[in-house]
Amino acid sequence: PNARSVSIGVLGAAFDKGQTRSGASLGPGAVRQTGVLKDLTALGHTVRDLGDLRLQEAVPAEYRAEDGRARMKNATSVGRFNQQLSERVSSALGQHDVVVTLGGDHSIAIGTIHGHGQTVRHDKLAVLWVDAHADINTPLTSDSGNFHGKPLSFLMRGMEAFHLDLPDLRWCKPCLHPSKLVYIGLRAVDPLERVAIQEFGIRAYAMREIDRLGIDKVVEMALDQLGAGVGADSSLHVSFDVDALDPSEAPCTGTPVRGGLSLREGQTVMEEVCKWGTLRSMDVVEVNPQLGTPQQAQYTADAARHLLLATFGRYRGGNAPEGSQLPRPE
Ligand code: NNH
Ligand code: MN
Ligand code: MN
Ligand code: MN
Repeated sequence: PNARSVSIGVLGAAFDKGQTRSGASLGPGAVRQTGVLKDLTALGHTVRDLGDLRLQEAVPAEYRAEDGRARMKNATSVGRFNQQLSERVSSALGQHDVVVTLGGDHSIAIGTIHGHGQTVRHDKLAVLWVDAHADINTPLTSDSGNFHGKPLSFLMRGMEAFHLDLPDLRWCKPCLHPSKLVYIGLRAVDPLERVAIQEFGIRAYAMREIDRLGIDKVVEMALDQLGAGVGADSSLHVSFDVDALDPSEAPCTGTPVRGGLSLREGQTVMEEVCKWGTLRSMDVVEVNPQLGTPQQAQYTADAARHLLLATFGRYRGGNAPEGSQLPRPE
């Protein structure tokens, strides 16, 4: 079954200040080098490379320091980069059926989801978060101080009350309703993140649930709950952290956690997303080609390519070209 052909805008978010290991800003280049844009075109889609966004301006040193009450490394860089990214994603959504953002660390989801949120009624925005981690820390709960562990807390409606007023993130207005977020792949959740998940009633399919129910059932339930089914009018964003995959499949990422999704399970998730048909934007984040050997870096980027092809209609049983017939001898 071939997917309908769509126009896809591909944007690189070359940003790695949401955590402390450099190299995630090289993720977009590594994923492009796999040839994925050409492969998506071969599936019948119209693919436009929108280039890379990177932070140009120098950030004043005084804002780099941690606040006495909270941990928030590089808040100014994160705030400024994501403000620009949000605008780029909103405007790209006016031009394309689907906008794919290649990370970059996961703090870039502040910008991509906020940007998507600007283009739809807020109760329509639905997010599937595929990750080993819950990424819902606030500056008051974060042990690491890294923003890649916090993006959802800035997007979630109702979490304003738990935030400090951060000048660099004032532009970011929470646009995601807790009932419109579902997690898949969790296996490294901080204790206070678990409290947030429970208090806000967020649906979470950890690896445990995937083992019990199977990935097929889990993704069906997740999409049902997001109201993202065919005919429904949810506007779906998928944020795929490659560390959701087992490190054997995606070794080059900043915080690998063993016991993760097989590439096949990741492909199943994205094939189902493709079938449901309401995808408007997607991130693939935390590919860091500077970690591991060059072969491992390529292998990790290639896992991202496989996920994207599954998202856009590549069927593992093969895709027959439209209207094609077996050739006969003349
Ligand atoms: N929960 C930890 C933190 O907040 C780790 C987050 N790391 C991630 N998230 N890679 O996907 O720092
Ligand atoms: Mn993440
Ligand atoms: Mn993660
Ligand atoms: Mn808004």
